Amino acid sequence: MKIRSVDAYQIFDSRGTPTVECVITGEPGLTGVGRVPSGASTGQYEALELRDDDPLRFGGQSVSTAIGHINGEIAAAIMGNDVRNQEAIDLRLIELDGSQNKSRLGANALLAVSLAVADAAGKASGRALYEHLGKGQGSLLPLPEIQIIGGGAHAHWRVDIQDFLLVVMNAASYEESLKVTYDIYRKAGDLLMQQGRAAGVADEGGYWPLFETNHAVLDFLVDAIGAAGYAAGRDCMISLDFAASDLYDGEYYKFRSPDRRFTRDEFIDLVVDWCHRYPIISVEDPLADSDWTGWTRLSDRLGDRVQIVGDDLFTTNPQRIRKGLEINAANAVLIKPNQIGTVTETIAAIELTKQHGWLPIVSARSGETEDTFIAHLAVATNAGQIKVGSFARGERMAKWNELIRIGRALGNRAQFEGGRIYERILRR
Ligand code: 2PG
Ligand code: MG
Repeated sequence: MKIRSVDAYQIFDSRGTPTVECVITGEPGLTGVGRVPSGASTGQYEALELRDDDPLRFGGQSVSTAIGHINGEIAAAIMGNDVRNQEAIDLRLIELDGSQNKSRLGANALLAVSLAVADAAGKASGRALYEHLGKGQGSLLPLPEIQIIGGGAHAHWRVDIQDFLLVVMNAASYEESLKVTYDIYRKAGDLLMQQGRAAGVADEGGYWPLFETNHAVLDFLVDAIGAAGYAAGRDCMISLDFAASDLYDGEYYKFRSPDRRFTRDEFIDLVVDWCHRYPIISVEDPLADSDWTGWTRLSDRLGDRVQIVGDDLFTTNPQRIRKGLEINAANAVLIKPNQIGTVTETIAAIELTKQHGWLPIVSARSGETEDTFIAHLAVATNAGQIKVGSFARGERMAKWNELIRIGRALGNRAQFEGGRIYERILRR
């Protein structure tokens, strides 16, 4: 299917912030759509999200420059190309941009087009997107990491840790893991109401409660799991995203709740201590994206017991993942298409991660749209895990629901490993 027209325009993400949508139309009237998410705790090594910076329009957040690049330069470069040549088109986009970090045309411009090409190619092939992307090899439904409580940059620093997430370890199916999540998310909400701590929901749908310390949230989560009728440490585990680049000032790691600062080694001690005292299976960005030494030290101490996930550290960038592999900085990689800017590079990052025995986790951003691409990507690549924020809000549920549909379409080809996925990296 040859590209006949490219149409990009501004839509809004789940925070009501402008973002890019692109529609590609091909010969037989087929279309493909791409919509770009956006982070709040963005890593300094991410591909650049181009914003207009005009204070008089959407507080500087409008994206008309990126849209202009798509409708002009990019459209001219890819017109007439066959959408089934994803790699060639993505390479063309990268060359056209010509910068190190996609800052000339904007990673949001490139990704909108790349996603639309993938969607159109799926339709042109007559297959579901996950079948097209995975060349028919994808069948593993991912283990969800689901945010119960939000903090950090997503909840005005009510507590320091950004994501307190639930991992359902021994569900027999993807659907059953959602049932357990439902029970615990609801129970946590009821308890917060009873305790007078409920203060709404954070950016990704997790509760935004009134707690004075990070510890108190961990204790609460263990209680909520128990109150919902599950055993913390057996049925369910906790996963944390420290988003520690936001806590680091170049010398010290700083907590606000309570006010305390830590050297690198003190902070590593704290992470190790929490992992011993609480049923924690995974820690994401426990150290800053510039602190490679700290990552290796933590991995030496915890890497066979706990999943250690690089998000801001790797920014879905194969070059940075390679460095991490060399120095044993982690054992898992968060995968976000807009951190790198094209579908091809995203898939390459997943493959690289898997080849070396680490675990990829496909992830949404805190600013999301109704787009469900990442659900298809997770299954297509047999990534094994997915993180989409909480169990509320349409932009989150769109992904959880799409995975139910994909599971049904796979029928008895569908696989689900649940918490057994960790046996690939951990000896617990
Ligand atoms: C993260 C994501 C999702 P953001 O840090 O993993 O929780 O947040 O999109 O704001 O970077
Ligand atoms: Mg993160």
